[in-house]
Amino acid sequence: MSQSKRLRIAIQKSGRLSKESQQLLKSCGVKFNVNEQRLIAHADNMPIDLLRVRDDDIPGLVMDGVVDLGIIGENVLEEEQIERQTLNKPSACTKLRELDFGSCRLSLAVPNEFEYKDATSLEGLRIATSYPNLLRRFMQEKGINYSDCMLKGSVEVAPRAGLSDGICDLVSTGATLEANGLYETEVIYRSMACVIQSNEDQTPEKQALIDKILSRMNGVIRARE
Ligand code: PRT
Ligand code: ZN
Repeated sequence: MSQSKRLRIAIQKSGRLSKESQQLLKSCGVKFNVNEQRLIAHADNMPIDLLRVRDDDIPGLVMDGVVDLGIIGENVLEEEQIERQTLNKPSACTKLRELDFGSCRLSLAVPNEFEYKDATSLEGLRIATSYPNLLRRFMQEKGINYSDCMLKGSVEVAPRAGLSDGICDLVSTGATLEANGLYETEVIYRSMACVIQSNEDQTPEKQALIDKILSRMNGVIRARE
């Protein structure tokens, strides 16, 4: 699969990282047009194919060597890495660089009426999250027992719906927490978008293309600072 002569880059199809991922590649001189119905977009001027997928699929595609590069939130990368280590699946890849978008934090939050002193206040609670592995790592480090409630979406409504006592979710401005009568108590992970590379051997041509894209990214991001 990864023996394709063209460089494969996985980016988010639609969502918070997709526009900026496409924009960054365009700023690096990769010319392509996206057809919303199509999974793959071929670059016109370089041997590069863009794979447009759900963000959750990107780390696995890179770790399995199905694609060469991926643009992904560090939160999703780290969550998948812990998950795969637990399951003894390939979990290695190389982070080439952090990017200048996708900033957020994974935080614990509780209802406004909850009296929070420190992390031990969470002992025995049920926490709703889409990030069970990052949550478990934090709670184990603190030695806190808890139960989780796995939700892929609408995490912020779980306490009001009586599904959980608190949540562990991504926060950027804090407006969603506030709108749902919750407040942030602990930041457990800080995240940005990043570029990752598969650890599979590359042909010299493909590696040279990766080096060229990365060097252009460095220039583009430096110019935006
Ligand atoms: O469909 P697909 O699976 O690809 O997308 P998705 O729905 O899983 O992800 P998406 O597009 O919502 O987010 C993609 C990535 O953007 C995340 O994995 C993060 O790396 C990054 N990111 C940055 C964020 C946010 N900021 C963010 N604020 N992802 C989600 N949020 C959500 C958060 O979950 C909460 O619902 O925004 C809400 C909080 O925002 P504030 O501003 O109200 O605090
Ligand atoms: Zn997702």
